[in-house]
Amino acid sequence: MEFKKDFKKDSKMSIRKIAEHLQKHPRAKVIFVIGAGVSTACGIPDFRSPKTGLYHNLSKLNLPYAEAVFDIEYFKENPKPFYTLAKELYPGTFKPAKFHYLMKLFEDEGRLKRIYTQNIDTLERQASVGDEYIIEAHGSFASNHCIGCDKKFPIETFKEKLNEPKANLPLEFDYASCDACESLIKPNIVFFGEGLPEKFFETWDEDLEWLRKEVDEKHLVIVAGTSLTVYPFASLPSEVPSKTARALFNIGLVGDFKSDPRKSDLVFNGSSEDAAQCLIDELGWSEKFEKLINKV
Ligand code: CNA
Repeated sequence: MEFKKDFKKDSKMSIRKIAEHLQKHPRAKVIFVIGAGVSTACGIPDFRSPKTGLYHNLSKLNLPYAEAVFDIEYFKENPKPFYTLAKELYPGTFKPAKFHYLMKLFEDEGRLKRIYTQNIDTLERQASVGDEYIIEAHGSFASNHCIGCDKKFPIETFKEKLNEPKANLPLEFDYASCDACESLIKPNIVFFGEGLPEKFFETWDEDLEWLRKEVDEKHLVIVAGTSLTVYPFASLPSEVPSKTARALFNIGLVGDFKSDPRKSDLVFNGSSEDAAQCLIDELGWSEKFEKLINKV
């Protein structure tokens, strides 16, 4: 019990240190590295949280193993589980969380360098973060293609096809198919067995170079809401130059923060929403934050 209390105190202290750091170094910018945990507050389950995670709830889809829902070979054979999930996760259903708006506020304050997100929910875009700041490492619903002939469809068309009830077909054939060749239409979400977008690798290399070159500006990397288990994304924190401070806002210690912690790491062990609120308070950004929320 005592340990838990101290942990909470340490978490608050970490946020205070981040705020002090940003105030002391006004040219310092932040690179956010995020995952499904920042969107759980919006009602979107993550993958791996026990009891509430998607993998726990996939039994209704009759999958041979949970990850099959994002396996490209499995999708070709049985697209239904993915389409079922896609209907649930489709952009427009959920609203951004405090954490997403905080990242937008970092942009407005000129303190945002980049957001590397594993999320496919597009909530960074919905919080009005500029395109140039967002790297959707695992793709998103924003575009799609036919896996047979590569034809692209407007997102609205895909959405209609996804929701179109095919009354004359048995349920297992209720899938979004291409007008031209009748193959499956797949949003440009990176499945297991597919490569990540080139832009992800190129931008990360550029940003690493920028961190090394501008080491005196004391830029920061904040990792939030991810189990750091899906590679290559999971290796980003370990590649952060040793002279750049890293922070983790997560329920539980994960990845490199656990296996190879650095003395300078700042850890907030708790929800990213609490971390966001704490950081807003410590930075004295409450009023700006309220204004932003009322504007978007
Ligand atoms: P994950 O493996 O499910 O891990 C989530 C992590 O976040 C865990 O360590 C949790 O303890 C932690 N967590 C949960 N809730 C919170 C919270 N409120 N505050 C802080 N931490 C929290 O998810 P990852 O993102 O690491 O895994 C990568 C996969 C998940 C990517 O390929 C995504 O496409 C995929 N995914 C995305 C979404 C989405 O777009 N919102 C939802 C579910 C899965």
